[in-house]
Amino acid sequence: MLNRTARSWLFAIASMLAACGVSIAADKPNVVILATGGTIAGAGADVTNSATYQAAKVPVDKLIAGIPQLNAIASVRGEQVFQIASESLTNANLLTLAKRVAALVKQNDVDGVVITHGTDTLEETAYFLNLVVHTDKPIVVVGSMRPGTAMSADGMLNLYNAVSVAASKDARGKGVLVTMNDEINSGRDVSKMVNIRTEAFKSPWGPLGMVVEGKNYWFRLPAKRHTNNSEFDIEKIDTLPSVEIAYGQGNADDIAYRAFAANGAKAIIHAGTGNGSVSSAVVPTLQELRGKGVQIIRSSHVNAGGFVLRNAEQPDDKYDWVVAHDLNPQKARILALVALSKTQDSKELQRIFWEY
Ligand code: DAS
Repeated sequence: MLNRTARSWLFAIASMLAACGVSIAADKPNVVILATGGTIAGAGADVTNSATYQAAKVPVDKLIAGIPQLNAIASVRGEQVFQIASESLTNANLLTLAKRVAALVKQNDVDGVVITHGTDTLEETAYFLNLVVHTDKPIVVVGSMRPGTAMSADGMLNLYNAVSVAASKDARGKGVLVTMNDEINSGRDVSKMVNIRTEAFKSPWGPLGMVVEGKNYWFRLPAKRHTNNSEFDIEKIDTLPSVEIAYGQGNADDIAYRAFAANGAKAIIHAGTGNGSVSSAVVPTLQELRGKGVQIIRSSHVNAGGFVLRNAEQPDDKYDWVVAHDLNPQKARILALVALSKTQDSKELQRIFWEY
């Protein structure tokens, strides 16, 4: 494998030869695919089974072999990090994966990394990597809504697009990206908004761009801190605290919050109604738990382009609560996991939720 210096010389020689009408192919970008399972590695019994199948069955080398066209855009190799359905992903899995990505992007012979992943928690992994991996190399997380055995399976083109974006110089410095359904979304913003259609992933603020036939078309850039501009570094994180999510709805009670706190939760994400509202039946318990050192973070289960406003319907300053800004509950949990590795101060936490 040529290192960066050798590749620069090769490119210089190729340019001089091209000037004389002689061309040699400069080295292709090197992309590593880290496979974790999910539907993109799923298999069904029949081509008509687009929704009935088993996730996490097909190994990474078979995924790569299934798309010979990848050879034209990058030198690709695969690693099977896990083989699981992503609803079963654990904090330990997140740490293992992020540490592997961080090690790979430090290598001169790696130009980009693709992670194939189940769609259920893809948005959580993408955000986690966005927060803790220091690089400007493209990191692209990709999944599929149909198994490769189904008619009109989406995984092949999603994976081809992911490798194409990961091999692209113009994808550098944009944070962790998610390529699904021809769109390039920010790993921070995107979430799974539909649970059974190929057009499943949406960002409340819109995609960053599109990838069509191997070419990227960019329309906006991330506004929040990420990757090289993050104060969090996976190389300094070896454990993650317990952070849980409690759902808000009519006739709410405080049982879940008390159980989470009794079980050692360092923070509880309130997946509130509307503007992250908290039932009057629950407020006293959250005040009590805050008094015992549990961080209370208000998010909302309404998540299509708004954000929780501090001190609007709840006196956050008075209660010393944090608001999750525009992050949905599952993303707020990811940021809390990372932030608590650095601070227990609620005002610092609130700064972090504004900035990331
Ligand atoms: N169970 C889903 C998962 O692994 C399958 C998928 O959609 O990828 O996230």
